Amino acid sequence: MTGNTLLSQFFTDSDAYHIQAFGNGLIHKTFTVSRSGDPDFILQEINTLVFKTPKDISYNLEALSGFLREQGRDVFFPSPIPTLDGNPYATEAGVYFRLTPFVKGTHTEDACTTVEQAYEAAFQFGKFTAAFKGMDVSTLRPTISRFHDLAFRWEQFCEAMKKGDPSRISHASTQIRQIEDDYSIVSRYQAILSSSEFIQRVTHHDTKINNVLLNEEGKGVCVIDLDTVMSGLLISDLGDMFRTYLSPGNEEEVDLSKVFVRPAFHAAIIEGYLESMRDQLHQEELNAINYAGEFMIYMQALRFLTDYLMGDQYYGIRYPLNNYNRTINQLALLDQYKAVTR
Ligand code: GN1
Ligand code: MG
Repeated sequence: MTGNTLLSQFFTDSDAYHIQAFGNGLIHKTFTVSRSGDPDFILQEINTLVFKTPKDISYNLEALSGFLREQGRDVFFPSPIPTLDGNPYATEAGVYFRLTPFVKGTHTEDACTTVEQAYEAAFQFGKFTAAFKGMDVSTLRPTISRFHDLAFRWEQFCEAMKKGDPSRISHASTQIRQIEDDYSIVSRYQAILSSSEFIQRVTHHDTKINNVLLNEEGKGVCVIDLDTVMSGLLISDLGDMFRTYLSPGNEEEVDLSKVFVRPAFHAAIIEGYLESMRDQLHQEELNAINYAGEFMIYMQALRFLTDYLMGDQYYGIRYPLNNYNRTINQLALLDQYKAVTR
């Protein structure tokens, strides 16, 4: 990336800005753009292997802002800043970049370390979904096709069992058996799909703690990283909070003694989410609150395992057995989670 030709698509005085690498997402490369000292903007290189039609991301964000404007609902999220030509992103050598404002006075946390953070984040993700009550979500485009469709993830796993690297399949035989033994998690998802009580709503689909901006007092300000916002189910957002906030050790942790469930965080997530969403939820959705964690932890184990078997094509890896170890980690978390919630 040659910063200046890129920034000149956004600013007439692009030389006044400088770009610095920022954050640690597995999918996009992220940078800060600053004039002097503090960051003024966030610049993201959109991973088009994952997001095959970046236009759909901006289409959705415009539809969401339009809905809030029409309804007169005052809910903030950072929208992309158009280029000087009026495009929602810049391109350089076929690569797409998006610029959004850096919200002053806010910060993100890479790990959820207090129950207050868990509550604040859950409240913000619930508030985000709640803000779009009444919107026709079928107008939103799937920015990643069948992203949180567990039946599809299962199919991809079955495909990897046929086409994957034979030595990896044999190395991961224990994890493969564990995944197969928990197939009932896939069956329950299929039952949910055919239930009329499960409502498709505006869903974030990536509710990790660093996708919430917090102010200096640690209160939630808004949610960010809106690429995967599309129509979806509550089990996705609630489930990924359980998956990523409950354990002090995250998905990279290889010391499994650090992977366990903190019940007070579990309660805080439910409390925060229900605070903003309670009046919209149907009984069957309420009954699936604990299942949400199983759904997301299992799906993540399945995705890491599938990627390992297929030779690490999707997730960025830091060392050769990274995806294998992530699978072990998520399966351990799943066991712990079931022990606490079933
Ligand atoms: C990816 O890039 P990041 O870390 O926000 C992935 C999520 C996974 C997560 C696992 C588009 O998110 O679904 O939960 O890695 N995003 C996509 O760490 O696949
Ligand atoms: Mg992210």
